[in-house]
Amino acid sequence: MTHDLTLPRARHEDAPKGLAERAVLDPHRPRFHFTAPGGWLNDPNGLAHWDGVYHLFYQYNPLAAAHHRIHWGHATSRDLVTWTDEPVALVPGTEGPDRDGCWSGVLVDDDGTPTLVYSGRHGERELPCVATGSPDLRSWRKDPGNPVIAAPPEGDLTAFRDHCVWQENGVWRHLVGSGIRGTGGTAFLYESEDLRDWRYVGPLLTGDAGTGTAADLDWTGTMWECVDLFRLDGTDILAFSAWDEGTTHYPLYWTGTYEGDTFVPRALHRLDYGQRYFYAPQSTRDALGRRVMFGWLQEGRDEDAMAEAGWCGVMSLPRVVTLGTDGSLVQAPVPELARLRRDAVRTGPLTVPDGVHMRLDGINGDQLDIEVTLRLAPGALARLVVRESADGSERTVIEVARAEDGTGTLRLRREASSLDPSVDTEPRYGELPLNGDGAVDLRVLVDHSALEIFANGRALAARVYPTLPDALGVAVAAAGEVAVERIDAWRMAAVFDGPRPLWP
Ligand code: DQQ
Repeated sequence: MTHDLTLPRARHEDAPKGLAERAVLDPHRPRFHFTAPGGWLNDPNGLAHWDGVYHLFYQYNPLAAAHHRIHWGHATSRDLVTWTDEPVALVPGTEGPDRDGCWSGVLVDDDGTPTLVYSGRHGERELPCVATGSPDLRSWRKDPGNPVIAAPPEGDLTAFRDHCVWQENGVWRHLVGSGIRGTGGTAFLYESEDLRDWRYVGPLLTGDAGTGTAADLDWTGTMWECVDLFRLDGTDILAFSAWDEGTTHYPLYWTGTYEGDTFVPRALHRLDYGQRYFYAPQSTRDALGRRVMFGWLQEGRDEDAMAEAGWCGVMSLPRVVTLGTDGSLVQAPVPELARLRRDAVRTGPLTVPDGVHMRLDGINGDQLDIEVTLRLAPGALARLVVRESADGSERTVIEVARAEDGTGTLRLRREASSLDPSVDTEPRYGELPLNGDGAVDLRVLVDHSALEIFANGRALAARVYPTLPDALGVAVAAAGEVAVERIDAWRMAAVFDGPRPLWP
């Protein structure tokens, strides 16, 4: 089989000089999270562990730090820690259904042929397209029959995009995210023998848009972006990113039972309390049998700041997702990341007197991995402070609280995280299951502007933009009876250093 390189290589001439060079000078740019070489990055796409290599494709605009004419960037890794930039995989066509963008999708193994299923964008139209890859997954040929589904199902739909594709009993099954106006978000199910000729089966599950907001525990938005169906220990998980006319974004998942043509939901959960700061996640089962998930950590700064920085969008750290004993998902960074740990510092046990702000002098930096084991009495609250300036005028506060009734809350307070008034400082919070005796295992990864928090398996990702060069401090504080059993902290080595080519 020959593989035409559909990417017009000459196009790299168009890439603005200096985006990548500017990007590396930005103090807010993470150093151990994956970022694009420059320009714009959003959703993870085409995640796969193929012949021992992890493939991470992503929504990419190499021409500007703005969401426009989206390409598919591509990077590979053998260890989920270090990454190699690969040639841009998909470029919007000069004509055809993807001339305005190659939006999100997946990679499947079609009897040995790597095959991408993605959303072609032309004007407001979004239609499923297919591309096949060379054996090394470095060059891609778009199917001349694109789009492979000519139109969405009948109805007044909010959207028709993003794909989850799998093979079952020799038949390909395919979910396309959508929403039925006035009803709710949905995922339309299709079937095919060849990934080209699709029969519409029906909606797998439809939500209830209602009149609520993301604050309501049953809110699922008006459109489901990036649906992802997988099974863990006999429980089926339907993950999706709930979108509401562009105003609210929240990654959610149903647990339940996939019964072939329908999904019978059991419970609705929040996937990450950071809301849009961990958006459009996609997962894959790797050769070790793990469910590995990435999400997109959006920016909390405005378009001008992004344009000036020359880059935007961070990929989350890869997470292993498992099923907890309470039937909800437990998330943790992949253990491979421990390879980046340097200069271990262990503190504790500590008694933090009520109301005292205790600076941890041996621990500071903007690339950190911090593990804390806490025990909270009823009514107590513990704070871990990161990115704190010497004068205390900038600080980012992670709070864990145990109410008198025993319920727990994880909260991120960013109101003092930056002296820059233009960045987002809204708090984020969610329910925190407490272990016996009010125990909390907290892990916080700080990577310049990227922050990922894991507490008893619950996740909260966000972005912070401290302005002061000395906003590197770490502290603990408590209200009520809190035992800090241990703090283990490491400086994290950088994975990314100098400028990388925008068009590898
Ligand atoms: N981003 C993509 C869409 C998807 C959205 C476009 C989610 O395919 O629905 O870049 O962030």
